[in-house]
Amino acid sequence: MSKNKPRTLTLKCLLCLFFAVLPGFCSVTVNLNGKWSLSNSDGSVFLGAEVPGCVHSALHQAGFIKDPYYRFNDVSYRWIAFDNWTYTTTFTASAQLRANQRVLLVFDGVDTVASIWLNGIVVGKTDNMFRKYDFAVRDLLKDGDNVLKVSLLSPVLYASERRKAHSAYRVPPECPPDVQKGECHVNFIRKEQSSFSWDWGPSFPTMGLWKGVRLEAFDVLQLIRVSSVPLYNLSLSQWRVQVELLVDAVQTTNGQIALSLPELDSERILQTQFLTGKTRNTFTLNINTVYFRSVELVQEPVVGSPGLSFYFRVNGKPIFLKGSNWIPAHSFQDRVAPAVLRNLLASAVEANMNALRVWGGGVYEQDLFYSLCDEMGIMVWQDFMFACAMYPTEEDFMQTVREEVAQQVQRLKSHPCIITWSGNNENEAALATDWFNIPASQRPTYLKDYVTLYVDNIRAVVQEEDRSRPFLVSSPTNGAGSEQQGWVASDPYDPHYGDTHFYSYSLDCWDWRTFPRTRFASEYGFQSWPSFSTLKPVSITEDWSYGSNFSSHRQHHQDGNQQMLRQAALHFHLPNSTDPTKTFLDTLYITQVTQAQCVKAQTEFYRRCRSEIIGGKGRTMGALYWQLNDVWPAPSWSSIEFGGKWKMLHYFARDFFAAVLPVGFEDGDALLVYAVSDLSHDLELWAVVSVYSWSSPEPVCTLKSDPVPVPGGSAATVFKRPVAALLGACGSCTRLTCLLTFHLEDSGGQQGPSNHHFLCKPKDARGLQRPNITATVRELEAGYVFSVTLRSASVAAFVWLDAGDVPGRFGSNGFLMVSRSRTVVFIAGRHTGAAELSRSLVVTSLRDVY
Ligand code: BMA
Repeated sequence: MSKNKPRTLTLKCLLCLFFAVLPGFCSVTVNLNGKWSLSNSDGSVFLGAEVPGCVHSALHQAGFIKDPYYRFNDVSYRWIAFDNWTYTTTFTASAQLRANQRVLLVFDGVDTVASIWLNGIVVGKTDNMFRKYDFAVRDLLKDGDNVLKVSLLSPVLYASERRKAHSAYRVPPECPPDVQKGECHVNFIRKEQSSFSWDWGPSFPTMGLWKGVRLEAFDVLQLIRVSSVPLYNLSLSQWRVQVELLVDAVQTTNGQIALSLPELDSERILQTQFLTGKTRNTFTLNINTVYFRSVELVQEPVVGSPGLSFYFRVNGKPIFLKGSNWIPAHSFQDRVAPAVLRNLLASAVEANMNALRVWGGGVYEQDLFYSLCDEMGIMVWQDFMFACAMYPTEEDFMQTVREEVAQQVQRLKSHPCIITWSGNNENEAALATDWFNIPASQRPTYLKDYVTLYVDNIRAVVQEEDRSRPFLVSSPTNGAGSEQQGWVASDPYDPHYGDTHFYSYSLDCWDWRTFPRTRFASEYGFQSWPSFSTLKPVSITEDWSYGSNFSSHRQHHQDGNQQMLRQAALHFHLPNSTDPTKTFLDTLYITQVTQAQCVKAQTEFYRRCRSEIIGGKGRTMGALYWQLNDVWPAPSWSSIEFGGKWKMLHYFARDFFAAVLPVGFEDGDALLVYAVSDLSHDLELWAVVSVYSWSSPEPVCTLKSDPVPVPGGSAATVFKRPVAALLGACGSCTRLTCLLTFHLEDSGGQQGPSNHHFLCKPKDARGLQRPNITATVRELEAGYVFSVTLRSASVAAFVWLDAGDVPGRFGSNGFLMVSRSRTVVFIAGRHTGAAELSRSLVVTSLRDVY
């Protein structure tokens, strides 16, 4: 066959499997992962290194350094990221492989700035950890040993050089705040932005081959990627599936494509021509009878409220997004094993979350993350990786960003879990509210750069690649409102538009009046400390006090440790044991109680705002608290500790995100109970409100409301009574001596979890005794399932069961105990026994810490 004549082949695309077959046109892959060697710039360090992996992990595994997370090691090992490192491997390439028309050296992920050498010749360079790179190497391969070297530049020095080269104006922030103990100018390098430190994470500017390396050889063409998105044609009322084949053809080739969805009996066979080189080939399959996941972001006028709505309509139905924000699960991505992702995502589902935002300062997650979200029904708000900074817009930077965005969208768009793309984290807000003190005269330059990067480039690339989902330019943003103001709104936090981020550490977090009545709360939260079992492996005895160097070192948020105590002290007595270690442990506990209660109050407020407009504001349709997980063992906003243990907040989330939820609050002189329902069918519910005295686990009295219709997807008032009347009708109760519990019922019994409302701050409660709780552990199922029966002498608040080093989850935790006995289940994460669990189990309640 002559070189210029198109060749013909058949390509079958079975959509259900995303699988392509090229009969007679096989490509050959040679895996180059495994043990490489690694050395630093002067050759003083030389060791074996696993690929995929990173320099820090390799040094740790080879015993050159200790656990990077131990005590102050993040600072001790700062030198690593100031050195240059070279990965080397030797491989053979068979004559058969070399006989192929094209042989590519493929890197799925290089972190970050590298020159790639094959047999002494530079074959290419990389500058972006979020891109896949391939280099044509056929003519460089030889018989016998081939030597492949990847020389990585210090990311810290590279970023600083790029900053120096950008002399016309500043691209802030220059450096992170001192409290973060981080490196500068991370915005000049396309790498995980939080790897130079964050307010919840250490500075470990990684270097390495963080994804796979291989050779791919083929003769005619290679299918690089198959992706598909469903699109709905409103006027024809018809779905079509747009299938895209990214193909690399050695020469123009005629092909026959069979697109089939066997489950739907849909098949289409078409002739096509693949042009020489890398091309995108789009085909459409019309479908008649079936529905795919559709998603719209609805921004339209709201009756009685200025501004625009902001909610996701999935499959034609408005959905309240409940969930949290996802950050990298480890500083070293090679340590994020499938089990880590599974545990975190299963924890999100167990806490009744339906959505996660993959935050823009981390990484585009691995494929498994999105497959699990597809499978588990977690909707993903996917940021692009730009956060809390201005960014340069030089042509080489823009070019690498465009390629990054195109590749990531191509990789991820087949996942139905992704419901929106979003350009960056907080950069609109940073510009609008002038975080970086930009002189007014220079503002137009920064506005122009902002629009160039996120609108003219990132948005343009996304729209080219995927029109099946909405695109937001930033978070928080006014959405369509921001667009009208040239993409940077004067107040991106405006509750009448878009989404908001809201943090206040000094105001009383139990007071719902302090929360913005927003359309969509995409970030809000409070810090807490992780439990002792999580801190113990990275600390020593002298670290175990709140005022220790270690406790300050781990806190990366300015004044964070004091903020937690001040918020706690608004409601609780602070721990005051004479035993310093007990005080430390009790302080960990009280920070978790405080965080759990604060996020509960705020989330319940957002959920009850879904149907109302008050003072022109409301119709909240999303509550994603900051943050789900942790990158290392340290205080942070997370609800799950590094290692996977649930904080009290995560147990609370399971209740406050329940599909049917009673929310109690005071407004003026009245106590109200709202019924919130995310169900698709209507209910008729009444509230049962019980009054207890702090001094006795028997109810003083119980009231029942009339039944109230609660339509599916709404929040409705089911109970309203002046507090004074409520207490007056109930023995000798006062705000200080009594508290309320409540739940919802219909004719089928209780609907949703029980909830409670305190009428005073617990530190002012009269009659709260030390409950002297005892626990009896029984094994229910061989080594994994246990019952824990608690017996309490009196009412106990925030009863917390901690199984120490035994991993696992309790059926409920952090609860209010208004009975003398309560049994909860414990599911162990590894095999254990009743004796070990009993020994490890510590039960703490509010009255035990002072
Ligand atoms: C938001 C996030 C993160 C940060 C968090 C807590 O601004 O986007 O940048 O970690 O608040 O401060």
